[in-house]
Amino acid sequence: MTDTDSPLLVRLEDGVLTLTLNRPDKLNSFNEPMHLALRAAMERAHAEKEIRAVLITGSGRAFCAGQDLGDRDPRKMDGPPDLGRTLDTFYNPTLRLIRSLEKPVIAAVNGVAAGAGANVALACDIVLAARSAKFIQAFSKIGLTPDAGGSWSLTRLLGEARAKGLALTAEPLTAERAESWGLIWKAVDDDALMTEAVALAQKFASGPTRGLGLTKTSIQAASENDFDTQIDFERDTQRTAGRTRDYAEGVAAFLDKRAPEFKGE
Ligand code: T3D
Repeated sequence: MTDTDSPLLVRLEDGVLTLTLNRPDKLNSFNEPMHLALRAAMERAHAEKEIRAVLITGSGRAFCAGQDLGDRDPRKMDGPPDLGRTLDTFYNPTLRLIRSLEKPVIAAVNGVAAGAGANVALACDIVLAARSAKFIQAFSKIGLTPDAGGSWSLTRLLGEARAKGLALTAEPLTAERAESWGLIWKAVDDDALMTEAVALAQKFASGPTRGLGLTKTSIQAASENDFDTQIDFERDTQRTAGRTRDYAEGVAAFLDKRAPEFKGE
């Protein structure tokens, strides 16, 4: 197998770890090797200081069509599969790694994102989508229920009415409507998607990484905390941010009227 045949293409450049889901003839649906490769890449993003932003996208015309249903053919199985186990083993650890990474994770949704594929994108911090892309909660079509964090993301971002509408009907949601509903950050012209996504990832990777990571953590905590708890949380994160070298550099650069040189420290 050459590198270009592997189910996940991994490239580290200028502090940006770009992960390309790479099973285009199966619309980048998840099989076991792809699950394991994505998890390993996210573990690497946690471990390596040089990595200051992550960008996830797909090869070919799709972002990701969720689980590879070829691996779930009931006619080739002894009995029903334990899908709870596959979530525990594959999706959930990776989702936790995405959410807990104290660095920005961008999804560049280059085409259809269905089932768990849609919800892995929604677990990322910034979702940019090509105008032609669609988000499909495909689960109800095959008798399943939203997973990969979808029931959580949809309900929090859209409210119950739209979350239930999308999950129960499996109607495709266009990128533009996803943006206008506040489900994603931005829909962009197809041919501008990767340029815009890479530029944003590079901006993050040359930014104050600790401050950006703490910002992510703080926004995530806000959806669980009441106001009092959250302003205490802000006090603690600001205390940590105020001790970073990048904060000192940011203020010094402002006072010197020059561009800051953040080191991610
Ligand atoms: O199982 C567990 O571990 C639990 C976790 C479950 C998580 C899940 O994600 S469940 C939901 C699984 N995903 C789906 O149900 C989506 C299935 N795909 C589709 O509905 C459609 O393919 C799309 C709407 C995404 C795109 O439609 P379209 O018309 O643009 O493309 P297509 O012709 O349907 O697909 C193109 C090829 O990709 C085709 O193969 P072929 O005929 O050219 O050889 C199709 O079979 C293949 N493909 C698409 N999605 C999957 C897939 N192959 C395997 N698994 C897929 N999910």
